[in-house]
Amino acid sequence: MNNKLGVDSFLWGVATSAFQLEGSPYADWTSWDSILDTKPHITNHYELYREDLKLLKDLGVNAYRFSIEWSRIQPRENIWDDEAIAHYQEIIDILNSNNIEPMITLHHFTHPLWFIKKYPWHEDASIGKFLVFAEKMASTLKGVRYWITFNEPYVLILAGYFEGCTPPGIRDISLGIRALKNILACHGKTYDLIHEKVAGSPMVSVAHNMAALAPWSRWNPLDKILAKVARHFYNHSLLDAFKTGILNVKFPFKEEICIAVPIRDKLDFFGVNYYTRIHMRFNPFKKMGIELRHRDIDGYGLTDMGWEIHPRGLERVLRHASELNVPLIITENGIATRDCQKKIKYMKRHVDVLERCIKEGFDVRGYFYWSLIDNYEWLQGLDARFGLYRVDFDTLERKPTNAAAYYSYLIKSRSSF
Ligand code: GCO
Repeated sequence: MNNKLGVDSFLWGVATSAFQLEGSPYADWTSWDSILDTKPHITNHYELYREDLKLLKDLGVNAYRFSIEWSRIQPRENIWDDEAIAHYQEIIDILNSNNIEPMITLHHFTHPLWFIKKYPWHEDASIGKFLVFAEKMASTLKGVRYWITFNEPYVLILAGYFEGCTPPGIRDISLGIRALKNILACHGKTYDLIHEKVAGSPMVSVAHNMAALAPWSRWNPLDKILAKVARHFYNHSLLDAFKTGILNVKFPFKEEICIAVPIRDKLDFFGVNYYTRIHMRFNPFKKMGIELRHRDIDGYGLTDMGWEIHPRGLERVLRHASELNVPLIITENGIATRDCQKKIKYMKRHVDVLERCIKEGFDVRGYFYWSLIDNYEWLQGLDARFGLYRVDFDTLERKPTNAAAYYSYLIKSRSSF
């Protein structure tokens, strides 16, 4: 395969995020969710990282996506924790010495508490504060080629600003749009500074959550309009902004929003997180007139979180993402279930779709299964079992599952990608 990324092989990886594995005493989420009072260290990966990194070798992956916990690096405003920086550098070094390509995420939902209190994203001062952190990381961390600036910026805005169920817990759409604008401005600037500071040819992207969005009833014109508007906002408006430098948002019964965002072509690849299909119906009694549900239409069942298993949706979102004309990487795909057979079938079915897409000519360069070990699934707590390795949250023991063995097999059997 003529690989423009400059690596000889397809990236087969697993993805994690720092807070979901290790918590942080300085993060906004720590005081947000009471489950973290009793399990502040979650899987205690911050201490057990060496053992966990060995699991990557056992799996046979050649790439690992993980995040840097900003609140550990800057526990207080203007204070750097050099030990925390050295900790993440050691992870990078271990990966490189095992020929595992590190892909790091600078922002994966959590913030230092001081930041979210004093400089929430809707304030323009947030931009400078994030950039100081991003610049420090780009100039200090060595041996990283793949950089994700923001994980799922739209999820952050929907949950943190529209719904208000996650930090900063604001319910205001216009503040949410302002926050999104500032986050995208940070992406654009971080893209430039990574290219300025990082030697070689760094590859920079965001990880965008894309879902298959469908009308609840195909015969109801209002449901159809809603699904179309949702697809435009949730899946496509970010792609358009990368192509044009304009963020265009149209909500029903609201004035159209057009904002310049400095991100045109600021992408070296595009990270797609894909999990499920969501059916939407217009319901005036629900917030923003939208009701969501998952239905087991394909007959593959629902996950433990009630999400529909819909592998064909992966093709749809990859088709749209291909319009960006940059290589694509599936930066997350996975299932919460305690049923190993279900997990295995989920992986196989999605990788089959991926294989078909690659044969059809889609330029996909990597697949990262979410996630390496069971972890903290935000508002769902510790019950959503995404891991290839099962974690006992009391003893912190990690145990391989058949799904781990299957993923290793899958990697070997599709190594020709
Ligand atoms: C997200 C994140 C992960 C989740 C995963 C499963 O999509 O919310 O990137 O943090 O844990 O997607 O829901």
